[in-house]
Amino acid sequence: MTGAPRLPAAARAICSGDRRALARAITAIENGDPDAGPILRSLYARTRQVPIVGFAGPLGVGKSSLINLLVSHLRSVARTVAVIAVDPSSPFSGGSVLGDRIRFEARANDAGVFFRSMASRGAAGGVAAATLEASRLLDAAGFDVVLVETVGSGQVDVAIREIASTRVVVLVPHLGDEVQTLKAGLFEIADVFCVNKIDLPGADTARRDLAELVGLAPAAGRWTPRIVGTSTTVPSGIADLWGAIEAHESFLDSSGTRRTGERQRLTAEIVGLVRDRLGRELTRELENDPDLRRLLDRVVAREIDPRTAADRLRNAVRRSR
Ligand SMILES: Nc1nc2c(ncn2[C@@H]2O[C@H](COP(=O)(O)OP(=O)(O)OP(=O)(O)O)[C@@H](O)[C@H]2O)c(=O)[nH]1
Ligand SMILES: [Mg+2]
Repeated sequence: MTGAPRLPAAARAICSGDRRALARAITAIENGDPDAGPILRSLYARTRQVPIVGFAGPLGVGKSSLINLLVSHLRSVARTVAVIAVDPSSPFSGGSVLGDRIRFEARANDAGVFFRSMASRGAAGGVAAATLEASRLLDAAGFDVVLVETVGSGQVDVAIREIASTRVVVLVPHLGDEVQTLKAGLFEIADVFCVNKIDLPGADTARRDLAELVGLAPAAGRWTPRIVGTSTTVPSGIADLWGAIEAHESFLDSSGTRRTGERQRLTAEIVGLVRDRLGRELTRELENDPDLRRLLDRVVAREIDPRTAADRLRNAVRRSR
């Protein structure tokens, strides 16, 4: 091995701040386009593990509004920031049903901010993989922080667990859904609870109830989720929200959990990549290899069962290596 590999032109462009190259590469990731491969491979060594902050929570609780204000806050302290909004492609699950959905503010003149939405296309696993790879590009491109908004569909929200270093669950006072949300598994993934819309009545009760829930599961040596109250209309609590996120990021470093978490995530990612690739290869072979087609014929004819066929297939693969 000799030094760092030469960067492909697109990767060089991304590192030098070319936004269009960055946007094109993210589109390639989204579409499963093979062009993304060389860019991702060559830029991995340049990633610095910047904070990836995920925002999950029910429809309309104010995730986008909060992210807009956090972006302003981060710019005011001279940090650059990229935002990815994971949008469901189905019109039925979109937040726009409420008709008052906040869009990210365009900041055409600020090179320190980058916004991008990605279609979720239903498959939670696929979203996680594409979002993770897009976040890596944003990291390599030099952004200090990546913020990811997921839309309130349980599956996609849980995918945030796999990619975010800090997970913010956004709730609002007096939302019947809250209990459902907590049951749906969001409670376990929260590093920070953000009770937004504290300008509305009931915020204190909501915070107290949450504090009680959090207090039910204290764990020595583990992170205790922080609870922050915010309002984007007043606005208030935005610096506190960022403070809670930073506190969690510091905890990840001081406790060593960033390192162990990263190992687990990378293990899952690599195994997933191998599984996908082997699966595609095997499917192709089952269709084309005469011996394997005969094996499949026998399963179809009920002469052997699928598990036995799988054992034989695995043995055949082992022998061939
Ligand atoms: N009263 C009040 N309204 C707010 C606050 N934050 C957001 N809203 C309103 O809530 C609505 C939804 O805000 P969004 O920021 O789009 O919420 P979201 O969680 O991103 O919504 P989806 O992406 O559709 O799930 C908008 O009408 C906002 O103006 C707040 O702090 N107080
Ligand atoms: Mg939104």
